[in-house]
Amino acid sequence: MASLRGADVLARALARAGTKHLFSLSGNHIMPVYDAALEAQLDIVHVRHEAAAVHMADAWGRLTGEPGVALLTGGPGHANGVSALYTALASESPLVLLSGEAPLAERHKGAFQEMRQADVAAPLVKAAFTATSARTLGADLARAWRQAKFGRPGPVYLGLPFDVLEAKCDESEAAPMDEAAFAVKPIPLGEAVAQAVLVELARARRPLILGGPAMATDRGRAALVAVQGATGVPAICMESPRGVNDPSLGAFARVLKEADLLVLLGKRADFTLRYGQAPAVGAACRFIVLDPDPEALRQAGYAVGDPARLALAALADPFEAAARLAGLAKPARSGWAGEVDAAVRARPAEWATIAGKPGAVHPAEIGRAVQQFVDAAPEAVFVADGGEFGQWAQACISAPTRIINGPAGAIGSALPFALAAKLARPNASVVALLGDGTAGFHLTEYDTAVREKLDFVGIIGNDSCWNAEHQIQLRAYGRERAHGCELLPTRYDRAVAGLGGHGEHVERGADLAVALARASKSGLPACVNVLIERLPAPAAHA
Ligand SMILES: Cc1ncc(C[n+]2csc(CCOP(=O)(O)OP(=O)(O)O)c2C)c(N)n1
Ligand SMILES: [Mg+2]
Repeated sequence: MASLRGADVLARALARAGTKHLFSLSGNHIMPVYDAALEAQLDIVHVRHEAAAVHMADAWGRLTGEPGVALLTGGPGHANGVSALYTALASESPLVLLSGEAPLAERHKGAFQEMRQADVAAPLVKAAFTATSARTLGADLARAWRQAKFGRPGPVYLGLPFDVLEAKCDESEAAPMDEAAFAVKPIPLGEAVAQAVLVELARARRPLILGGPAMATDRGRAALVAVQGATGVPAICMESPRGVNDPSLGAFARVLKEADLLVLLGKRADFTLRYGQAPAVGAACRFIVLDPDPEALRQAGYAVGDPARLALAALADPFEAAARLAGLAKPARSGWAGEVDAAVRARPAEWATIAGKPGAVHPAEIGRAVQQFVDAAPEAVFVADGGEFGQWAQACISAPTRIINGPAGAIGSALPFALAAKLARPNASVVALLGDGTAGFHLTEYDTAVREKLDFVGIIGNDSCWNAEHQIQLRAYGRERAHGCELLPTRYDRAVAGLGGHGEHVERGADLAVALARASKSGLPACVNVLIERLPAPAAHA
């Protein structure tokens, strides 16, 4: 019987789980996994900062439904990577973070890069634990995998002590993994609950179904379209930190106020919903909460406060619940759904023609050009990130598949998201819009994209400013006290060209379409640096 290292057991289990890419930054502790990846045929995407690897695993999880895998080294590598878990947790994205750790045998002796890594990850993940033996590493991975997918998806941390990765075990000792070891069963929506929901929906005059971030995926959006089609009840996904004022939801805030019943499908009654309180939500509006997480049910009850407003709360997987309700419902209703759809689509008429000046392109002009580009692509993934510019992008552009930084509101993830999107969807046109401040977080990932031959178009809205915070200063403290948020009109396009990508610099709206076309045709990771007007985010349309 062959003898295997712990690293081999892990790599085999990863391959069995369907993993193709390890998003990684190397380090002493994890070199056995790099070695084992050869036999297991796992591709290593070697990034330039650990947080980028975790962001890439996040985007992979959202696009494929299966956990993305980030592989980091111990101590500082792990510490660099954990920041990105915050975004994945809030966006309910399944991923497994594997970080090397100091050897178990050297614990508490002051080992190289020894750190309480599971403790550091713990508040940012659904579960955090450290492997203890080579032969159980496959089972550990399967446990982490299932945890990441089960119920409300999210990140899970599994620590890999160096001596566990190096330890030998007999092949027969390492429990063989079949695909079932990585599968989870969704929590069904019980018959009685489903019927009770339908009764409440039929009674309500202006009900809304709201999906949470996990439903901001292709699968989730399809489930919401299906449940709206079958029930006639408008179904909307909320995944923005701007909540009811999410610019991509148009005048949603106006219709939300009028709703008399909200069915929350895995959607938290949190700050994004103003805790279900007036004036954002009508004081008499009632709630049905269907959530796979008992804690979310409790929290919804606490946030809403008045038990009389909580019509029903039950454990259920939101996708199952949507499918079940769609299957059981009798189509009804007319005017209200049309009103809500129109409100969500509403945009000021002037956005169709508005233009800036040379050197100060209006973000809506970029939105128009990118929308044309997206509409012409057979398959497109739209990524948006950043402060005010990110909000403009989301308000102006729609695409079948969208990835944003989500309820976490953390800027910086766009470029890693774009790379992972191109890996997950090789035939898609991937377009990422981000602010100039945001661009600085992971600009060197263009180098990774060049090495990995991942062509996408990144569009940097360059207002030489951390404008979202600058706008706060203008509003709260006045123009004369607005300081410290300036940037330079940096030529990010030249930086990207220097990294081996394609650069375009645009100062006039009229030049956008040609620049986008050239960027896309270049076949290289491209950066279109656009000098934009420094505008506040588009206001909610009340
Ligand atoms: C990780 C993280 N750090 C800081 C912030 C605070 N923040 C939000 S938007 C923003 C400005 C972003 O600037 P830029 O990307 O240029 O977009 P702009 O607002 O200028 O359009 C900052 C600093 C944040 N949300 N996340
Ligand atoms: Mg900016």
